[in-house]
Amino acid sequence: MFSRLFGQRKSAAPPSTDGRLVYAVGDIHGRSDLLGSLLRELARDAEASAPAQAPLLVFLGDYVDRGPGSAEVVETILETARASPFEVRALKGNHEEALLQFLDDAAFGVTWAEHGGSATLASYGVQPPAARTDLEAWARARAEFDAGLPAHHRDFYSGLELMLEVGDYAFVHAGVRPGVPLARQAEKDLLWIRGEFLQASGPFGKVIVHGHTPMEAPQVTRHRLGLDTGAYATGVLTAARLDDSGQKIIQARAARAAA
Ligand SMILES: [Mn+2]
Repeated sequence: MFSRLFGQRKSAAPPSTDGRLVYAVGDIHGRSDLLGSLLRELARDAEASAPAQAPLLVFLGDYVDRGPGSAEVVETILETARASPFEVRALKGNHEEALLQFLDDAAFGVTWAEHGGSATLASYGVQPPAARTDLEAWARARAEFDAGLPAHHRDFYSGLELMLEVGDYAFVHAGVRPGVPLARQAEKDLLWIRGEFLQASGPFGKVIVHGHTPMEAPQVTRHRLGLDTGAYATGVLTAARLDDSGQKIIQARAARAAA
């Protein structure tokens, strides 16, 4: 566990959070172990900061798939929303979109399994098909998943937000399409965009805080903060602490990367 401080800008005031203390958490992908560590660290930081208003805790999406603890991650987020000092807001990632698509269409399991969906099913106690292209087995897995999915988890997946704006910041899963006003961004871009956003220098209307594309280190530039450090594979889960005085990166690290 370590924190790294990014100094305030010399040329201009840092972006505003409208007086709010805000934490944003990057892609978790079933790493409930790292999420637990990170949330303890954020709670300590928030307590030490003694904000006037409840601190905002924004999850940037991709809670499920790949790692072993998808259901546990969602349970932890819901528990944190129920009983913690934080006001919790959760954004939709493309992996939550995939989960919802599978609930609608069993045949989509063939595609979902290529992106880690089998681990999500297993975390809910559903045995994924032994043969990835066995459509009858996928139909059975879908029915079992649908029947066993706790109602509060179903509500969580179907109630996820696409974008959250706080002061000078906009929080999204993947990014935004350059040149398109924030209010007119397409859901597909907010959930999926990579190169056209990452290669653009901005500005994007607000400072974009996002995940989705894993990087070795958090990407902190004037116009965007990329917080996906590939927790599933690297064992490093990244958050940003934002307030009117500046930006700080806070990370949880596993003793070793996932096997
Ligand atoms: Mn993603």
